[in-house]
Amino acid sequence: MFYDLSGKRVFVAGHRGMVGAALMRRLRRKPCELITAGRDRLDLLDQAAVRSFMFEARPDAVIVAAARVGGIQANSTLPAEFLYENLVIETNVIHSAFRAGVERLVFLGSSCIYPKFAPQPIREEALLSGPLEPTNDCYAIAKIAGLKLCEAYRAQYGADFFSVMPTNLYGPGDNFHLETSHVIPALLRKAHEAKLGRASEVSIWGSGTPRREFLHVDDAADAIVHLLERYSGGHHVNIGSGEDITILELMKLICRVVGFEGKIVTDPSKPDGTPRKLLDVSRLSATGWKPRTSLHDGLADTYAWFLQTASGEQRRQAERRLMAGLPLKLRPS
Ligand code: GFB
Repeated sequence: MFYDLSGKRVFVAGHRGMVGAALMRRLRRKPCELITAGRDRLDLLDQAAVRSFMFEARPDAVIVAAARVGGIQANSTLPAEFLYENLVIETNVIHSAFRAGVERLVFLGSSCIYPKFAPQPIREEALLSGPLEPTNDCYAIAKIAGLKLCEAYRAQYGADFFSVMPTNLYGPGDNFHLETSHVIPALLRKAHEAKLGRASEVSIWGSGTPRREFLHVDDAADAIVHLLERYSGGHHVNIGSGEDITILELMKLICRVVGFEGKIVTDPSKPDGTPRKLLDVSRLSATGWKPRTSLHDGLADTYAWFLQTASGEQRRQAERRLMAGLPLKLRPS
């Protein structure tokens, strides 16, 4: 199947987030009309407002990239927000899109929907085959509900809605807050600050042994747009790079990218989370898609973003460079 985006009105819900912004960059190269609504204009937690917006804007296609997201610590300490906000955002957007007659909808889930001890690499069929990882079960349950909602509208009403499950994503636009971020931005920042402070060591949470798969956000956006155009089916699709790495190996690579030569120490008082999370990407590969960015290059690109966005004005300039398709340049710190 091929869904031609020419002349289509595409609504990216969450266009200012890391993934939403990458989707905007990718979709700007397509002959479609992009529809967005910032938080100042539309509160996605407000059911009536979302409904009115959807009926006024009348998009042909919707990508649900809006979500409350965060790393292991944010997920474990704010389970109520992760469950409530994600359930409400996705039900508001998916249901109103259905009501407004949207032709195609892609819902973004997460690889944490799978059981903690799912066989690796994790196939889409592993969904609901075992207990979830407790540090992010509320987020996972919300994402499973969104996936099921898309399946239900498809099964019951023939809506062309489907879900994609991206692995751990990173890249420009990421959150570098040390308490709430995912591992890559946190470790880039820690290594950078250790280098500037001439520290003899830098600390990573947990044992360093968990394995994670990482995908650059521009590759993820490319895969999502590829599937929007080429995939239609009742099954969700994993999006990943197909390779994983231990957190300790990741930190060694990050230290090389940043130029920090001190020791890496572990902090067992922090949680490890799920021991391994590598997606089986054969369903995605069968559609002819593959990632382009190596982990090393992606880390260098993300570090460049971090260096260039220390202030609000620098962030805006870096965003403009990205939107214009210009590379981010590493500057000496
Ligand atoms: O990226 P992360 O926070 O999320 O952590 P998850 C991945 C691994 O990196 C864990 C370790 O084993 C962490 O203990 N880690 C080491 C660190 N140092 C750090 C650090 O300084 N900061 C952080 N954040 N981690 C999330 C879920 O799980 O993955 C979400 O909580 C979502 O729901 C997301 O699914 C993709 O991979 O463990």
